[in-house]
Amino acid sequence: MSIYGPLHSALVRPLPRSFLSALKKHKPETPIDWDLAHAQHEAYTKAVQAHVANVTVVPVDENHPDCCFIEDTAIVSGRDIVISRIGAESRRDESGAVANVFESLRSSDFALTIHRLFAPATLDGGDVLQMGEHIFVGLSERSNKAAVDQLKDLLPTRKITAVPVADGLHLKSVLSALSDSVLLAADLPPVYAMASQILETLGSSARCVYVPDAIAANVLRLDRVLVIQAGYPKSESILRKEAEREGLDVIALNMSELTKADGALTCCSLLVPQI
Ligand code: CIR
Repeated sequence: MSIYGPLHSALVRPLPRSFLSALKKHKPETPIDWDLAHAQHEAYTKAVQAHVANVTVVPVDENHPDCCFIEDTAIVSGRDIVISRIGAESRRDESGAVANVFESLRSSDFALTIHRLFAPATLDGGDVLQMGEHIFVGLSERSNKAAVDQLKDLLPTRKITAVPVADGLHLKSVLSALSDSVLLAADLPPVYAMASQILETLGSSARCVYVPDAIAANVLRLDRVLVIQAGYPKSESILRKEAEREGLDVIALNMSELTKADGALTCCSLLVPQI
């Protein structure tokens, strides 16, 4: 039931007209170009639709400029869905529509167990890295220890580890995974302690690939395809070699406008593995 293997389904959510008001950690050097952001998000959605059999498009929500960053609303672990309590108060109600969609998708062939985090827990899916039976949860400005404790109760068969986030908005702003045993991390000093903690927890069969660009350290695996950020040639060449080694095809997407609102590749979808 790895999310780096065959996928059962996926959820995406369109870019709202209000996206220009999305939360931003820093003011971007140039303003977001909405048309370009929309085209980039459409290209992303098409890539997901091309490689995942069942893709549900959750209705857009103009009252939530960040709603396209659907990853933050839930954690999908096998057939357990944990509906999150998003760290930024202005985004908190994004989870409701996603919970409704999971409830409507639930059937005898697709037996989902839907859980919910409750206050004082806060958690963004961008802080959740799954590798095999391990779930690493970033302790960041958005996600807290109460969420880690609740996740341990809700998912007792998973090995859950809290990782202090030393840089970036979320844990996965600076790292992600190529597979259950290959971590991908930005080659930057604040990231080393985070990567070492994850590697030590995974054990000796795991390894880490470093790329020079933080943005390029977040990749999306769609079964046999690796989606990477276009525009970071040094990182791209490392990622292409790794993909070749694993027999994966590569799709490079330019997500420059979503990046201006701190969006990464994983943040625009929720992936449900085949089991
Ligand atoms: C936020 O600040 O919440 C959004 N502008 C960006 C969220 C990105 N989410 C993610 O990478 N999982």
